[in-house]
Amino acid sequence: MTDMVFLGLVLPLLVGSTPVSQELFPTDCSDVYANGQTLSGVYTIYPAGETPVQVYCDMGCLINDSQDGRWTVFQRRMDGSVNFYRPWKHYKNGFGNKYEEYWSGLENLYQLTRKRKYELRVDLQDFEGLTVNARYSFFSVKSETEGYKLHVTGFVNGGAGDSMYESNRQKFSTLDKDQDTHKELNCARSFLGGFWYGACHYANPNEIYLWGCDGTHYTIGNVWYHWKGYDYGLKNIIMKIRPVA
Ligand SMILES: [Ca+2]
Repeated sequence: MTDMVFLGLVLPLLVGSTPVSQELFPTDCSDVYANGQTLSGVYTIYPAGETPVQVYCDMGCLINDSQDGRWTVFQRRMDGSVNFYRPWKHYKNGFGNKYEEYWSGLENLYQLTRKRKYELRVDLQDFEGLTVNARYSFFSVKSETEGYKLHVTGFVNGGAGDSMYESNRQKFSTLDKDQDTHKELNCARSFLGGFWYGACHYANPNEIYLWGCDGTHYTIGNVWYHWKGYDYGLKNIIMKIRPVA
């Protein structure tokens, strides 16, 4: 037996109390944190076994009030640098730049939330520097065959208001897949985004980026109705999840 094979056999016994699978294949950013990576940044996680996915992990810091961090960021807008008006395949698999603006993919959200119970936090910032949030104690996304249907409940108001309630129990819709509940409109096409539209939305995190107040087109933009109304594009939007006990 070579030394390498021997090391391979004993290595799992040497990593202490952390499960080896969590050490080598962290499911989400809470596993990354548990492995000792406590600074915010881009990390590799494995929502579905051995397929690596890069995400931004918000581990908490003094700039915001995310408490102890461990958040897996699945959506982020900050400067309009990435086009979010995209077809189904893009929203399924993810797109954008993990260091800046991106969407991590519906399939990843399904894989994560089928294994653990998650909470959702949405951080919002306007162009005047004000920050608010909306928190939901339960967040899960069903499989593609179920239309990546969203369940989001247990709202806690951090100043943003509950603009996600129209999205609860809705399937995901994109410009080429109308699964919303509006009989006349394709909400994704009408409002230039991709989201869990009902008929159609109060929150619009994935639409075209507007820089603050812009009423050019009715409710088209990165808006959150219950905070800033339909005519104000937000500077920053971050959607992130973490497991709860
Ligand atoms: Ca429709």
